[in-house]
Amino acid sequence: MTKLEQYTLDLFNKPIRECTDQELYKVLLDLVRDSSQDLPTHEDKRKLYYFSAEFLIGKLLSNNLLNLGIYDEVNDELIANGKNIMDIEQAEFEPSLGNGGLGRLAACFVDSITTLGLNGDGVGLNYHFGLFKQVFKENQQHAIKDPWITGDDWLIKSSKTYDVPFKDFTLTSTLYDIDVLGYNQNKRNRLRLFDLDSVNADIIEDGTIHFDKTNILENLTLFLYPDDSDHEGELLRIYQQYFMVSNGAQLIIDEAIEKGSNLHDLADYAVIQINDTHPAFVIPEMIRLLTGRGIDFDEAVEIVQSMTAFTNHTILAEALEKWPINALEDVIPEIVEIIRQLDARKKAEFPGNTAVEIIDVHGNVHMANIAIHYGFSVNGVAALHSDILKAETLKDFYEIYPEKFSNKTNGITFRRWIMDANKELADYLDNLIGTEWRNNENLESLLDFQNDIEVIEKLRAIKFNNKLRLKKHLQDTMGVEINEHSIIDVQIKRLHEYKRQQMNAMYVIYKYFDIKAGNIPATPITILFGGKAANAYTIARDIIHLILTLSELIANDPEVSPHLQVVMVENYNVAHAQYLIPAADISEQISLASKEASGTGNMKFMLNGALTLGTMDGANVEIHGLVGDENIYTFGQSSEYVINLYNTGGYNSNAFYQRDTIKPIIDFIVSDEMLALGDSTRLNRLYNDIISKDWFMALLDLEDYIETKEKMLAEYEDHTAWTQKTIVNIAKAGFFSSDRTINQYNEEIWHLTPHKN
Ligand code: 26Y
Repeated sequence: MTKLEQYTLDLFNKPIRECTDQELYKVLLDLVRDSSQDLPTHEDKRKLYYFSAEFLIGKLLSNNLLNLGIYDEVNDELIANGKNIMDIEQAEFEPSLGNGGLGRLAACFVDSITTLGLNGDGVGLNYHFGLFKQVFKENQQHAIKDPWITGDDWLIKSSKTYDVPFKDFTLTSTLYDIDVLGYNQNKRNRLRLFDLDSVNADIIEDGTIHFDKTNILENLTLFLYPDDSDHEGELLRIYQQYFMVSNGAQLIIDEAIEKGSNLHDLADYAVIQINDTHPAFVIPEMIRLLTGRGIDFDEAVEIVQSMTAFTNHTILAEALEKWPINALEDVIPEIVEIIRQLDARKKAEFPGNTAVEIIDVHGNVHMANIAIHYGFSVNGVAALHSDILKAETLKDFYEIYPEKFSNKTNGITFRRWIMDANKELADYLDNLIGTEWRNNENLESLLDFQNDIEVIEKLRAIKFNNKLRLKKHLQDTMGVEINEHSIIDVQIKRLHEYKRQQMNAMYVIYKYFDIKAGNIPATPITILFGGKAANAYTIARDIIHLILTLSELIANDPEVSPHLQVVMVENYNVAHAQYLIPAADISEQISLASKEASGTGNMKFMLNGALTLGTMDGANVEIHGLVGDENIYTFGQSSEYVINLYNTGGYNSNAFYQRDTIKPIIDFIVSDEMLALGDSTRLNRLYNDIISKDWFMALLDLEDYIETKEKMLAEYEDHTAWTQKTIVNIAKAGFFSSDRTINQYNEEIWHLTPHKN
């Protein structure tokens, strides 16, 4: 009897063939969890703790089967019994424990850390409803709660608990672990997700994500980043952040003492990577814990300094967290005391240098500044971003601590983003160039096949199959029908003005006019959007409304709809991404230059054979450098130009709006046709914003964008030349494996010993 048969019998007392997909999901969950638990955790002295408010892990069943090396075997057995893993996986809920890039990066990183045989856990919170579930009604985004903890999930309750002292009460945590498996590894790591037993979902108002924000005992881990646009929301975020880091710091001390640390040598046992500012309270908290255990303040500062490293993920001012010190006083007064001392030291060291103050003149505590002064390493996430940090955003710090700064260009795990998401391509690569590419070697040898007609045809066939797969997926999940023979153009990412989904929507209007004027595209075009807007971010929700309204308008127009379709995928998440990316021809990476720190979707598309339509921003710059000008479509003003425009206040959107090429497009947003379908308040607000502010300068690059996209569509018609470009992109994507990124973090920051099987 096979293991699968045995598990099925034990759990449901019937053969595989007679089980439902739901039942088989439970069987596989048990089987995989048991197999993972059989793997030992690392025992090394030195360990990495990757602190992150987000881990956007996606569904784990396929991925874990793959990493355990039993995917094919299990799949074959299921198929022999008339079952299919893809269907079974539908029973798994995806935890939305992240917003976007930063959270998905953390998930890719823990996969690579384990795959490279490094001793490192992720530390975070166990949000019961993650972010929120996006639903569309009347062409608008609505947010509802998104449950994922069902009992049939990957959480394993541990016996560890810690006390976390707040001003008015002390909370006792519960720790849940999720095993993290590496590709063909004989050891596992873990996500350590802290939670609170008293949290109570009943306080959420029906059908919404609203709840009493003051009821910390019952709300603490309900949601990721609850809206902090009001004071109570702000306090709740502080509660969350401190709860996360206090638990994490206590865990570190516990594990180090167990391995023989006397705490004076704690930095030999642990290194902490702080993923953006959200976990930065770990620095004063660790100092508090060490001084509480008899180490004097100066030494505690030194210890913490030598074991803490910081990654910055954004240069947008609003994302560089600062908390009013009064708010901190209300929640964590002991920590405020320590922050004041840390601030006083730096004020004495750098008198008058207000840019590097921890506590500014308005009484705001700058979280990044704590991490930069009191850690040993600061890194950006792509070459351009790291350069901008040094030259602009963190210039004053760079002058003080040049040796702390480095770049670690982001990466993506190939296990999820090609082996799992695009099995047909992965298997075909095995046939062509051998399997070494799976361990991040030799993908470039694909270049040898650039002129091989058979290979070109096969890659086109794989792309077509992925379009069919996407078509079925969208039919099943949204009831939308797309044309598998169309060019698939995809922009999937959080909704933000700097990412400029509005510029893509302006292209849609341009194309709509063009088709109306009788210019029929050689190949039909499907433009797919996906992304959530923060619920309090009005203009972003207005942009969603614009896209959904355009989508409806075009679908209702028989003159245009055979040639152009616009779809906004509801509740974009990792599962959707795994269907969308392998099917894409065009990867939209059109942020305003200097604003997108890196992007990681751009890397996933490249690896799956889509061509980038992008600005010279974030990691697009490095993609451009790798594939060469002829294999990428870049447009728009440079980051230097844009930074200068901001510094001089020299951008005037209205001057662009007045151009004959642009005015009709923008006016259409508030045309009778649009107002007949859409909400006048939302459309007018967006229109007015664009013609008077356009803070992220969509109009600056619009003409160039339209021209470049038209060129791209024209060149798509030479299928051979197009596919040859995609071959270069796939072949050059090896650099963007998160295994490469993690090796760099390890060699330059963490210094852990890799264990190879
Ligand atoms: C302060 C709070 C509101 C906040 C919440 C989430 C601030 C920032 C974030 C998330 C930031 C984020 O996801 N940044 C993205 O990180 C990716 C991984 O490094 C980058 O590829 C991407 O360019 C960047 O926007």
